[in-house]
Amino acid sequence: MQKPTEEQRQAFIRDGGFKAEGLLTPEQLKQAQACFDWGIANPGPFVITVYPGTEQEQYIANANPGSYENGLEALFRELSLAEYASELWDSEHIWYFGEELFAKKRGKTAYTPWHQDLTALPGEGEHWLNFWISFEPLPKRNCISIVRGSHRGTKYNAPSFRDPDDPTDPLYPDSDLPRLPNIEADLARDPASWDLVSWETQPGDVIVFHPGCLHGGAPVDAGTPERNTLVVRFFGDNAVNKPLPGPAVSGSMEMEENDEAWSHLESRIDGAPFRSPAYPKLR
Ligand SMILES: O=C(O)CCC(=O)C(=O)O
Repeated sequence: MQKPTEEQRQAFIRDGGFKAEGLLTPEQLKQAQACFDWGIANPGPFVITVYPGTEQEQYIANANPGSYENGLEALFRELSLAEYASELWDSEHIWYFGEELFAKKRGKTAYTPWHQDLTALPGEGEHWLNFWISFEPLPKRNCISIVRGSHRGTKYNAPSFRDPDDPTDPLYPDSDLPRLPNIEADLARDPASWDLVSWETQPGDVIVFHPGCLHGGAPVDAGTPERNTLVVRFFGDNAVNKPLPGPAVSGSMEMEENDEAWSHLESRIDGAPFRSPAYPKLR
């Protein structure tokens, strides 16, 4: 198993993410694909088609309660992902937070609305990451992009995922958090308007990024008509609570934005360690 290099550790701190080239062998990639396929064949309670019937339609499945025992636990062991995260952060302990599947088909636009995961879940701190594992070769334009350094910058309101014509429609209407800028529209006008980091990837490469980064983009198109991605999120010692910024409008991701959904946390105090028996401790 590879270890993160010093350059990658620095890129994570500075930019918010990096490409771990060839992190998975072909055999391991097959194992990851089996986890993805299991999730598609056995949809859990938090499945959503975003912007149905539009060019922006995309399928997202979040936090399937059966996915850990049905493949992910074995995958993490095989890949030594907890050791990888521990090395990346110098974190003694590592917990598994949850998985998310993204499936985009039919070569339509379907860019991912720009967002920060850490406004849809009540956590913050340095020790959070997404392992972003795609099964198709992706040119840069079809790969996830992050806004460089944005995990250390402004925290924006989350998008509601309700209005395909307004990817900034706020999830938390009563919150003081600033509304998201329309990054996709800015980029269409001027590709240099945001300092993005993105990568060309081959199957087996993994994008490792901090979920506090503004991230999105990654459309499909004629050259890459389909893209299937397994995302697994981990956190470490210095992940802390950050209460959600207010009541959410209904109908977005249908799980995380509802404050009652977090009653399992050991503490709800702002800044207290983010801990819950709901998250498997991997080391
Ligand atoms: O793959 C995508 O399109 C979105 C990924 C994402 O939002 C995430 O990893 O949190």
